[in-house]
Amino acid sequence: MFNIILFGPPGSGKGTQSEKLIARYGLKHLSTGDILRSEIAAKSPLGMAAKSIMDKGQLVPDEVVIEMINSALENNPQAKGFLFDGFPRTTAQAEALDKLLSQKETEIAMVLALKVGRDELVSRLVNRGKTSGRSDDTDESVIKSRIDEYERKTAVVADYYNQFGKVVLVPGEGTIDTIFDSLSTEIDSKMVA
Ligand code: B4P
Repeated sequence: MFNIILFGPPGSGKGTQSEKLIARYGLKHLSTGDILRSEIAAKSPLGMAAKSIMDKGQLVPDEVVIEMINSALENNPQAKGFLFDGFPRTTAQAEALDKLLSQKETEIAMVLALKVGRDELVSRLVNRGKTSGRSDDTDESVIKSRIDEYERKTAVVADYYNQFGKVVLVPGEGTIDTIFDSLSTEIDSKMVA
């Protein structure tokens, strides 16, 4: 199994690049944001509880998202590898993920960390908010709260994986295709290594 984390702040291009990466590498895409939004659309109790948290730009509790990922791993026994997008977002989530993967005798091969400046993040998300219908994209103060939440709780996840030498920084500004090429080059060099 070859497992990748696509890491970066809100609006850094994780969802955008994930679509292209899974098409090229045949990995199973696991986006906690997408799973939470489908729970909201289904009006499930989990979705209803998550919506009020997400609308404030805050993180959903660790135990909720860890359980979601646990089920997703269980439901995909044939996967040749996973692309984690938007997960883990806290050190507790990262530790839990390592444990779940080691139970399956696999691990994270690499963490691809997209670097994008704050002004560019805000402008991309404000822009997406005009068409996405996502309530967490329509209010600039919520967008800024999400970036603050990332800086407070999520940026340290890179430090966690850095101790194992797994983090690769990739510039996340430029065209979508250029960034995709940079990500693919990093993956290809690790896959053959
Ligand atoms: P996510 O769904 O993960 O959303 P995101 O980080 O805001 O967006 P993403 O990174 O996928 O978007 P992209 O850059 O691709 O999370 C939403 C919420 O769910 C969180 O705030 C949290 O409340 C909750 N949540 C999710 N996971 C959680 C977890 N593990 N723990 C706790 N809570 C969790 O795209 C952004 C825009 O930029 C798009 O419009 C795109 O077209 C554009 N774009 C992309 N690349 C570009 C480029 N190169 N140039 C110009 N524009 C570009």
